[in-house]
Amino acid sequence: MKFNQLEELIKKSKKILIMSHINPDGDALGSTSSLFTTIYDNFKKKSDILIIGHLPNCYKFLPSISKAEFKFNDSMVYDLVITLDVASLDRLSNAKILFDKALKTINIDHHKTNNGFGDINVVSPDASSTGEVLLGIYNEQNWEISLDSAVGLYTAILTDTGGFRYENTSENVFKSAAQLVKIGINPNELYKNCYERKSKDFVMFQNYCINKAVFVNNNQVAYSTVYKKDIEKFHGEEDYTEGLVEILRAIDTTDIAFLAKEIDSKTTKISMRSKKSDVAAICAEFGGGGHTFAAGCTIKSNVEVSIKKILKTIEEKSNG
Ligand SMILES: [Mn+2]
Repeated sequence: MKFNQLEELIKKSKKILIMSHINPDGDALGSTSSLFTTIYDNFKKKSDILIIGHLPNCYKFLPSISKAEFKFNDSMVYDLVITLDVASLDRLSNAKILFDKALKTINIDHHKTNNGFGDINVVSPDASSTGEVLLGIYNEQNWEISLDSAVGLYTAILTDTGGFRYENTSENVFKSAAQLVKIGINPNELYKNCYERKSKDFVMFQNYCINKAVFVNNNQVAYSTVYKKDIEKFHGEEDYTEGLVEILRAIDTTDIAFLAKEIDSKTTKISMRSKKSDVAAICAEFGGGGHTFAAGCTIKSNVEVSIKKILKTIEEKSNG
């Protein structure tokens, strides 16, 4: 049983690092917060947490997250590195070196494009979130789940299901949520933490991006652009684009929605969502990946050229 191996590895490792993908979302941070707490509660080991990129304000309420260690140096070697919600190793950015140097690695995730890069891999593409995968492990191993741990898991599941609305909202999602409510989490309080703490700048920035949206293919494809200067104009952070592409997908005529975000003059990050089309397949054409209805990729071109390439690939996929 692979979870026994996982428990053995945690027990025998002295220095443990938990990390998630760059610019973490609610699943990444909720899962990190929860696993940190659960390892401490059950094995009395204090892991290190590495947050790569920007920590959104709204997730600072998560237990142990705001106290996490933000810096690392290349000489650090861990007995065990655990990655959470990391679909591929490039998502670790320059912190990948810590993964490469670790004596052992565990990869816990729910992206179908995850290729199993760890020594131990727990990858469940049917799970809504990495938080749901973690709860399955805790239950299987009979680990104690504290209220702090449950807060992280609920946040992970809540945000990755878009508030229990996306197609990944399965029976097991509600079973998991019910278990966490029983432990004592407050759904309304966590909802408010995640969704009702937006700054005025954030809302106005999103409004600005929606205003310049472009619609093609009889409004079946909707997209918008985010340039660095746009984010600067609204004093924004990396997380300012979160939820934007879902607003475009919510339009009744939209099948595919995407956001083209300028990283620099030669690099564009694409976030793509759909109602029917397999956007993981479209993003895979550019070396990216994700889920069927939610995926992303990075293109080595400016925003305008990247949009042309994406629209061409969408066209080819829909004809083929
Ligand atoms: Mn996730």
